[in-house]
Amino acid sequence: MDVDRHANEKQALYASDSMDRTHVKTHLVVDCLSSDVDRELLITVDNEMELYIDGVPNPINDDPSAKDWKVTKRVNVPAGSRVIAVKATDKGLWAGLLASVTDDSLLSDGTWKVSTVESDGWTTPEFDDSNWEPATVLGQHGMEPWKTRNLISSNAKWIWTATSYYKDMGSHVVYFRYRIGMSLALEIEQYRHLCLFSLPKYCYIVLLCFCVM
Ligand SMILES: [Ca+2]
Repeated sequence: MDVDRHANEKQALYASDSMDRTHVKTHLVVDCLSSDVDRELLITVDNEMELYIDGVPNPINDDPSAKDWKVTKRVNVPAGSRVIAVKATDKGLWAGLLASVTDDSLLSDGTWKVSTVESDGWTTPEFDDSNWEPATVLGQHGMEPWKTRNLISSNAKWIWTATSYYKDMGSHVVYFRYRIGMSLALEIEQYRHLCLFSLPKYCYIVLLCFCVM
């Protein structure tokens, strides 16, 4: 991990007067949960994929298997990686992405983000994907028409956008992002909302009841 680069990024975040403080905390948690060991990502896309790790195109993109959903791709995810980004192209009927790492610490599921619009910098860790929709879960690994894909965890799920996973014989592209360690970060995000919004509402209801009595 490039410690100096991360330290500079954090200082820049804190230096911004307009930056929401809770947002800063969430980013720090993501950094802390970044993998400290290399992991192997097992992935396939119906039909074609381009994969990026922290904005860097992966050599797998030049392999013919990147355009064959029947072949599970094996990709090294270096220690300290923060974001996996996948440009997924569907052709013909049925569209989906399926992925896992060997210890199931990363699975394709509804925590992935997806968009049908290609934005500048979308493959990089710094990109703000808060407006992207959560990936839609199509079903469990093993579902029709893909059945069991070699090496990929049985706990992984086929994902795509909320629309157009079953289309006519056209071609369309969607963009996926996965922040490594995002699951716990999301829990903290939910906790933030509990603290900032639910508690004041609760207090307001108690105060209202007290006034009515
Ligand atoms: Ca297809």
